[in-house]
Amino acid sequence: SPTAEFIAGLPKAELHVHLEGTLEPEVKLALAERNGLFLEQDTVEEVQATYEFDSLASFLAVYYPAMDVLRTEQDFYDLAMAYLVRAKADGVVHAEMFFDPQAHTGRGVAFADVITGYHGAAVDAAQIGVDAHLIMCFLRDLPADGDPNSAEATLDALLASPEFTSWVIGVGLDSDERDNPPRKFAEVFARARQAGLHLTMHCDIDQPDSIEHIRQAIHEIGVERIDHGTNVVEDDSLVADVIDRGLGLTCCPVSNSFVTEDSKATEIVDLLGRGVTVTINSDDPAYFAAYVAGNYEALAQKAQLSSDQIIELARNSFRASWLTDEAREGYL
Ligand code: ES4
Ligand code: ZN
Repeated sequence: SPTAEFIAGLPKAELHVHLEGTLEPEVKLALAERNGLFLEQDTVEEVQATYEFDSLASFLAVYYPAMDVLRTEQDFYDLAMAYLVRAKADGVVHAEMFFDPQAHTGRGVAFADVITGYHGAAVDAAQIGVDAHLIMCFLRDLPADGDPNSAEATLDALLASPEFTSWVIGVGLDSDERDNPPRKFAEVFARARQAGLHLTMHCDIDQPDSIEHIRQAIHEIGVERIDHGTNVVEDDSLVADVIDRGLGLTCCPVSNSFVTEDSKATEIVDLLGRGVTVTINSDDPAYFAAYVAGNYEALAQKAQLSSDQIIELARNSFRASWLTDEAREGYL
């Protein structure tokens, strides 16, 4: 359609994509084969049939077991490069990609293999015209400290190597939000900030204590972005804080429609109209069947966006990015 071509043709940044969420069924099967692993599923259709969920918790219950096929540095490289090639086709010229080291170190994969594989793909993405960066996420349902696979131990693994540290632009917080507030990670995020890293956190759609979690992320942690964060629309004083601080919201309409049965299109467009730096992203595109352009298309259709609104969303993706101000100007 003309809209699809228009959207794919707009240069854009993707700021909210989990590399582990780009594991397409074909890739899962190929990696199982390559690593000599037994899988319950033999065909793409059978893998797709397991990609079935209707809430954040039921999604995560599918998501973590599926990534067991990722074992070697080459696996992480291949996963990220396949995403970057696909994103490029959607008009992505700049990507800030989440990864979850604890989902791998917790099952015996070396931290160095995860980060080295992903970093290699980020470097090689320059050859296809994508400026790619990594954001290391902590799993909020694991301990903040006092455990070999805690957030603190994971930050230690990063900061122990100046080289690894230079490969990451920021840290994030994801996984199961219930009873895992931002405050739980205050010390870890303070250390990451000290190390010069950018800060973001998920405040997922319609979670228990969503508004309180957004408040903590802004006022206790000092995040620069909120991933999802759409529930902020329920609290005018927090919307004002988001605007005053110039915080970006990385919204994911198709993901929302899987985990909440509502894309939150109305809320996203409301926030855009109020001057919030709202951005559109894919979250876990292999699971939610839409890469970034598909997310713009779904929102454009649902909310009857004008081409000016679509352009504004694409410009916001650079405004909310962690590009240097000089590089940002080149895109705006
Ligand atoms: C996620 Cl939708 C969502 N929420 C929290 N953590 C995640 N990790 C991957 N997708
Ligand atoms: Zn996410």
